[in-house]
Amino acid sequence: MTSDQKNSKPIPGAPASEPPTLEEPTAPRETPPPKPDQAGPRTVSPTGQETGNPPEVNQQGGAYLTTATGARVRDTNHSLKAGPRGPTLLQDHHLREKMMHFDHERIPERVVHARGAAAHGTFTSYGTAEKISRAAFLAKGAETPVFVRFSTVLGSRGSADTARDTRGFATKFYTSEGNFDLVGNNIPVFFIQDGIKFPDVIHAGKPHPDREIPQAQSAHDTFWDFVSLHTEAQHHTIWNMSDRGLARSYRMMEGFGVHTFRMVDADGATSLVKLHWKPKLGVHSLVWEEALLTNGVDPDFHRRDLADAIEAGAFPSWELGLQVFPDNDEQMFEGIDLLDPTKLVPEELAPVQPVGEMVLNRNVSNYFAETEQVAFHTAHLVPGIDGTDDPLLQARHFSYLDTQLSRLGGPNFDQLPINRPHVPVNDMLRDGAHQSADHRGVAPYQPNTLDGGCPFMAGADMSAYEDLAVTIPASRKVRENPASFDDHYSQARMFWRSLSPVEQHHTAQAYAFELGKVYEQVIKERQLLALANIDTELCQIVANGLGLPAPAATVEVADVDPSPALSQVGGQWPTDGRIVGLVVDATGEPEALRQAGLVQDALVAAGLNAFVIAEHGGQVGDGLVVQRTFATVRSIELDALLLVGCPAPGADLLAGTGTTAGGTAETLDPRVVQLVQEAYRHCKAIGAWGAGATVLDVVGIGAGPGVVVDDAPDAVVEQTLVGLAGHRSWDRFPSTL
Ligand code: HDE
Repeated sequence: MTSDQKNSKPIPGAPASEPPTLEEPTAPRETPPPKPDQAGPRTVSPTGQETGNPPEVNQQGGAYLTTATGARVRDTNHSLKAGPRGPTLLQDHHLREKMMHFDHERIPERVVHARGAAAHGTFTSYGTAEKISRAAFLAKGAETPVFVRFSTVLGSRGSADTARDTRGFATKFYTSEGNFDLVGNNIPVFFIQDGIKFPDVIHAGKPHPDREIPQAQSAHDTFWDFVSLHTEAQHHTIWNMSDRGLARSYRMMEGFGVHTFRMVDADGATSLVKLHWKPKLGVHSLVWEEALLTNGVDPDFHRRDLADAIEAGAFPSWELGLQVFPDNDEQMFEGIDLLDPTKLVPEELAPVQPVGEMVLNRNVSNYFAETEQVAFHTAHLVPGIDGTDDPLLQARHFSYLDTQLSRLGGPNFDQLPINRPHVPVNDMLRDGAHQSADHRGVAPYQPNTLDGGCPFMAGADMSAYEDLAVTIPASRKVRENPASFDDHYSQARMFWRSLSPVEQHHTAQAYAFELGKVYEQVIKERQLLALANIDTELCQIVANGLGLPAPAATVEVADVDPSPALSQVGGQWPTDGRIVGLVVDATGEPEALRQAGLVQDALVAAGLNAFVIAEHGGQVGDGLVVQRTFATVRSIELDALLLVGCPAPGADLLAGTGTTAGGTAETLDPRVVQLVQEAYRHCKAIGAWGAGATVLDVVGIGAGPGVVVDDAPDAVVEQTLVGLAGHRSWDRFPSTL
């Protein structure tokens, strides 16, 4: 018995219990092996040769608790005191070390994109980009390890995942020529044209400085004040108001490099390019009410979704694609200024050409070491890829090093295991806080004789990164934009007119909601003016929602053809890793429960995740394991619902007393009613057979778009999966279209 237990006063009524005796290991044991999705990445050269695992990470092991300097610890639960009642002695180094380290566990969170989730994977090149870029990782068949961090932009590190926001999509390629970072977003344009406004737009989007509210939201006065005054932000804003601002999953988002980059081929010829990630699962979103519920029910929804999918073997994947434009002095394409980051180039004008595939197949082992400490940079480029003079990109080059210096506490963050390239580094950078490299030699300068001239300069034939001799037209020093940046509305209009009716409906409702949260009348009115310039009908719907008159347009805006590729509705998509809930009646017919088990097995075998949902946990029927109860489930975590039984409240308890169970109009468990109603309202696929059909009758839902009722479970499952592959049955509520 420990001294704690000897000395403590028994709690009245508490059962007396002996403390468990723990078996002490007699020799240090190995740390448990990593899970399959946490095994070390492979590094493969462009020629396909294994180059082995990246440098060993500083992994901790051993069975015994030690101090930071390796001395084994006898007792970590009692500080060293002068007698059991103290005082505590200053000489207790273990206490001081433990407390000192704890006191400094937090580092500053990212000033933007603080909330994120990440995973490892591999990028495999098709070789189709070889003709425009000499980058080794784009050579045919080259496999490159990658680390991807997804994020929201505005919220703090502890904020909810499903806030309406742009999402970050940052990829670090550990190439055989050093690291290449593609630090993109899930929206192809940005709020501002010049990086000098970045602190302003972020100040406007973050919580108000007086009360520090609202958290992770754009529905407040300062955000709308900014975007209605800086009308260049209108294009990005309409993307945020659309379904793109409510991603269903990180796995179902497009990614965009946003800026135009320059690619250089083996002969030095250049092309301008825009980079796109296309998800194999399609682009899908939540509906607004679902996102709101998720923020409360499961604020970690996207984080969990990504990790669960990878752990289940449903590896998320994307194709990398390029839009390619001739590199000429104008840097324009079909009248679109390629240096203006508030403009996209419609895919119908410049198709996205696939150049490789990325598969994420390994979860992080330690959130802080990897996801938190990873440091991306737009200027982490490799031979064959260069930036352009996009004024937003130029400011970003400046910002990322600077922020990491303070966030990661010194200049040596590139030595952290997650940031280290998988190639030898010999950089002549010395000392500084947290230096962990063991530099050899005495002459960290160039040229030198004392170290035999080492390290040497590489030529282009040795993969050296060369600065392109791009011509800069003679000019004056000015603080102004080119005239081609003046059009702030035509692409916002193009986006609106490219959306399907249901997407337009969601977008207009989002504006009405967000502006409805704004207090200042003048801000609402100014934003309505901007909407009038985008589209009269959109402006009218939002004005109606706000109870304000719709103003007339003030600017003549060019009509641009719609770009069908901008709509995310339509098509059939793979259902890997999608989640299906099976509602059963714990007291139902044994045959119905057996059937539910078979359906669950079939769904899992098809690569989906299937939860049995019942009145209580444990098992029902003949060993059917329950994953969710009516108390723990909520519709938001399900992509589709299968109703197998018709449970009454407390059905199983009633069964125990011999009372018959089974829900009726009067007795159907209200939590099941809510589950079905929500899934229906959010346009999710629903299937029912047997007693499950009674649930739909009771709730008042008949067969219709995305609702399948049949006696044969197989037919129901098959049809429900067709509905699921279309993501949602938007035609369920035609009146809103
Ligand atoms: Fe960033 N951005 N950004 N940004 N950004 C940061 O860097 C910045 C911009 C993006 O998962 C910061 O390490 C400026 C566009 C992502 O670690 C910071 C400007 C795009 C991430 C910074 C932009 C992005 C960041 C904060 C305008 C899409 C998260 C912490 C000139 C193409 C990366 C950090 C991660 C993070 C600055 C605009 C994407 C402060 C100055 C445009 C995905 O350096």
